[in-house]
Amino acid sequence: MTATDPAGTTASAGTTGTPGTTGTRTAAEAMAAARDRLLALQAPEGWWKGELQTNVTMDAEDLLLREFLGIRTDADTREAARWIRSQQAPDGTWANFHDGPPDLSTTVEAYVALRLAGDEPDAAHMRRAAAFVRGEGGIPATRVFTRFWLAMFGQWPWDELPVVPPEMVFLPRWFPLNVYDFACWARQTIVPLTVVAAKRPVRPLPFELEELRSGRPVRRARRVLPGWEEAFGALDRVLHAYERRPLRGLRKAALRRAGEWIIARQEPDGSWGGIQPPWVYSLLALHLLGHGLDHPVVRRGLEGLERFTIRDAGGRRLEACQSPVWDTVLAMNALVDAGLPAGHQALEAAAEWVIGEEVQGPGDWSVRRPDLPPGGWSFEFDNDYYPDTDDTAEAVLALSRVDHPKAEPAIERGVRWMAGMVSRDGGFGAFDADNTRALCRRLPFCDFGEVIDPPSADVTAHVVEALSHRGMADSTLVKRAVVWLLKAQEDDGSWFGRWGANHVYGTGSVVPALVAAGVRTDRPAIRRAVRWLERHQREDGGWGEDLRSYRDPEWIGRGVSTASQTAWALLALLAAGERGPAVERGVRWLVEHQRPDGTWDEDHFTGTGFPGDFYINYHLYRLVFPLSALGRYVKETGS
Ligand code: R01
Repeated sequence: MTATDPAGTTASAGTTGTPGTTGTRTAAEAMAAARDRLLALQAPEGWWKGELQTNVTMDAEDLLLREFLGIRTDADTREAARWIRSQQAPDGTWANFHDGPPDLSTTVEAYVALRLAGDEPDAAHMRRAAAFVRGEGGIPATRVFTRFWLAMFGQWPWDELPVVPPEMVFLPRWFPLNVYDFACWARQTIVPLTVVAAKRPVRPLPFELEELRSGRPVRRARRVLPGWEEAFGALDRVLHAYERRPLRGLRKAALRRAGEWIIARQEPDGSWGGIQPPWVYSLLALHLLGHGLDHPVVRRGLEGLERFTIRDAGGRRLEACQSPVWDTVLAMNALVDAGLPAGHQALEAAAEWVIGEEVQGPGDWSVRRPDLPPGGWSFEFDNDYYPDTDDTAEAVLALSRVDHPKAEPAIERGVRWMAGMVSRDGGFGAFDADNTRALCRRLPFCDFGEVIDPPSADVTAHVVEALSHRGMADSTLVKRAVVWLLKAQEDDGSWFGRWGANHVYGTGSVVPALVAAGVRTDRPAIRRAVRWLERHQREDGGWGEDLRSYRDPEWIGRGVSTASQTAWALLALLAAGERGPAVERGVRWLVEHQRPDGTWDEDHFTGTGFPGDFYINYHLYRLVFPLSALGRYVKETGS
């Protein structure tokens, strides 16, 4: 657990089981041990928060940011380098997730950070990394973000990056590719990047990167349709011409507008959207617009980064974002599943904290829903401008299941906000309604991650489950969402997992939601999902689905069993009324793999940031989802 995890060191002893042995517990005993462990991890303020682990680009970019701003310290560099080295695979590369394949862009960024820390290019670990980079085509084959960072230090020509002009902030909201066509996380990243790209800064580095240059000219394979490639290629050439001679007045006005746009969106905790990329690019942009380190916005931004920094025996590392609201509402739901009374003091304290986190004002979502009154919850401690429907759904569910005298009005505002965020097709995206302009993905600039926020099955399912719990199963809204979900079912019977890995998450989210909405468990959709889960149960009785499944269908439903994925499958099977051997074997997997202290080990990442590109290990998933699954199993079987 993390330095910021409350009570991370005060492991409760669990109820049974000799330390070092497992498999001696019954399901009820395993549930009790998990429940006690989770209760011990609650912060005095009422919340839970597990580490949010991603990849070393966070740490590498943090060092580059500090180098750029002239505030990099030896101590931070040493500790960050120690962490980055500890994450290097024996072949010299870095991956984006545990046990994942080497990633070129991540390896280049990590390599540059280690050079900054003084690691010599002829050291064995550096030579292995450089050889891999050269073999993959070198810097030209890295993602646009990586080359932006290198351009800022004179290691890549600005002229050879796609143009993102700051003038795009003037595009009206109806015009294709205006900033509100992009998902909030991409929008908040792109606006500051337009400033950096317009300023084209070049800072010195104390070294060159000759050893990464490859003789082989390699163009990055892009996921683009031929027609669009040409159209956007032409647009990019026009923009490059403009970039050499921008209209002075227009450029000046655009930079001013971009600066104001950025400053208006800084959150109370100093972040932008509570996530790393918009945060660091906004700091760079403001710096380049002339705001010094003593400017209050910049100062708050840098101070805020400290709260996202973990320092422990492993070294210094950054969280890409933090998940206290999400972790807390999932923990509340799990504890209720485990039979904790609705009036239990831990639940009351949690509810009190969650109610205080309610979003009370408008945000970027208001652009598409100007008449919708505010409400709902976001993911983070202080993330007021970007509530999301996923957190709101789980918060509505959690608050509805516990006793708190002040919960009801907040729940009602959350329900109203969530209902108002329905997209045209009846499904739900995470942060915006109707954020579906697929054209955004075709820009030469967008070669990493997801840049739009269309409705997804997992989010829609969570909304359906929450609203059904509120007695709205027969509303038109829920009925349409159920139809959306039924249409989204894959031919094989599963559902795609947008924000969790992968079809096991999608199916584990949708089946309980459909049943909550009144879909009978003997309906074909449910039966097909059950059969898919049964077919993909692993030999050992658990479920596991590798993140490679996002790029390679061969991996769909296949991988090393994990606690959270086993729990997701069990939640679906239990909701579908299954009580047979698949459930028994799944429960046995959880019981036998539980640690003596009540939690589970889970090195594999089971959270998804962007399918194919960015993944998350939510450190509390390994505990809250098994607790829910065991709780529901025990409730239904009494054992
Ligand atoms: C990122 C990036 O670091 C990042 C970090 C977090 C998220 C978004 C939404 C939610 C909430 C959780 C995490 N729920 C909808 C999901 C619940 C499970 C996304 C991205 C990296 C690169 C770029 C995130 Br560009 C931008 C952001």
